[in-house]
Amino acid sequence: MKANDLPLDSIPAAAKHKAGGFATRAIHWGYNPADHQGALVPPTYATSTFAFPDVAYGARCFAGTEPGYFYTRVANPTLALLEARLTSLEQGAGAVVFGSGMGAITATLWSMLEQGDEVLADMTLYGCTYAFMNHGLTRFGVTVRHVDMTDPAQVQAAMGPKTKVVYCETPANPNMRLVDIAAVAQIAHQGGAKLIVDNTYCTPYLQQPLLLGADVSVHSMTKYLGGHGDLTAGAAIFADAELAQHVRLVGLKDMTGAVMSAPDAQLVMRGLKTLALRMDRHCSSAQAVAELLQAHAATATVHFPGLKSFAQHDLAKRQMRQFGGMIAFELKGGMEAGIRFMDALQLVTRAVSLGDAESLAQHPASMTHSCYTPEERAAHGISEGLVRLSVGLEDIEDVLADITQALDIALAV
Ligand code: 3LM
Repeated sequence: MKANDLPLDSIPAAAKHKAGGFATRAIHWGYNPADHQGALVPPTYATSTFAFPDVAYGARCFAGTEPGYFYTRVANPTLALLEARLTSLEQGAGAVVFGSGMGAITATLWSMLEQGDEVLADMTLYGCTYAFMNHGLTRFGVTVRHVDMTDPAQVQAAMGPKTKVVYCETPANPNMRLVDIAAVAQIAHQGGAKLIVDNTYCTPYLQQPLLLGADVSVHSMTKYLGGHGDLTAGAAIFADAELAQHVRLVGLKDMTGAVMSAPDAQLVMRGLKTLALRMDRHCSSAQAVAELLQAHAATATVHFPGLKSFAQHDLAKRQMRQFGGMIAFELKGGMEAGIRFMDALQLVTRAVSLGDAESLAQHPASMTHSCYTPEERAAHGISEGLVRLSVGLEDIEDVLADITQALDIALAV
């Protein structure tokens, strides 16, 4: 077996950050064509199982004393290369990839929690994450409490002896609120808990939670990392290699089986090659769209970290490289106007998900965050009239023209 084929744990720590800048590592990290007949693109190991040269070798694989591959639900060379690249991009110590973002989130939480433990979660979370915590974990004796993590003092006040995990998204889906990762990491650690940050909105190109003190960075790779809307995938990247291995063996192998396919991993690696380029474009286009929205008479509020009027603009400048491609806004005419706006769009596509080349618009209250009750949405800061935009990669003039005509229609009625 070639060194390139080994799981990340076996790559010497000293070699970890030697391969250049972000885009260079996103393209090259962990792969040497010379080890694969000169193939420029890594081979895709589309196989469920691996042949053993003899019984003793197979037994050693299962006992963990042999680093060989034996079954793709546990590890696979294509997945291992993607895991090594993600580990390098987030500057962690290990990563595990999954068949979806929810696979990553559920497997990570299942493996880190026990009956009687408590999760302290931010007020605003992606709908299915919220549902998993409040309708899933709670059925198995885990307590979930929500606090407003835009204010680290509230996290400090809420920490208790049973708090094992502190969990947030920043920016939060869908209302764009930010959490100060460094401050909350410190509070979590003082209380003996680990901090998990969902970094889906930013990707490691814009924000590196582990460098700010978080213990785990989770992603829906369905979004920017895959980048082309043609797969579902997830990842968890860890500051501690032992925790990564625990989540692989307990959360992935035994509890969820939420394994990613090797062909999908190959597509995510293709996406990673253009991640920096795409994010630069998403960010500059989203800035232009946010400014247009803010200047338009139909708009009541625009939530975008790159606007000077954004309440946490300074924090955004501190912990994000740029301000991302996601925007949330409300129209003066509330939900009805928001729906008129969305139905008038001609280029921007009405669809959930985000981070694709196509600009997408969706209505959180009736779509991505419909698992919250209306009362819960009100309590958790998700207003009924909020419209969410994922600004894509089309010509910015075309995107601005479509949004302008739809705003004019929303205003006219
Ligand atoms: C969405 N979000 O449109 P998957 N974490 C975050 C996410 O936004 C998501 C996940 C995890 C959306 C999906 S809604 C039916 C469509 C911040 C997904 C979960 O399991 O790969 O979908 O990731 O906001």
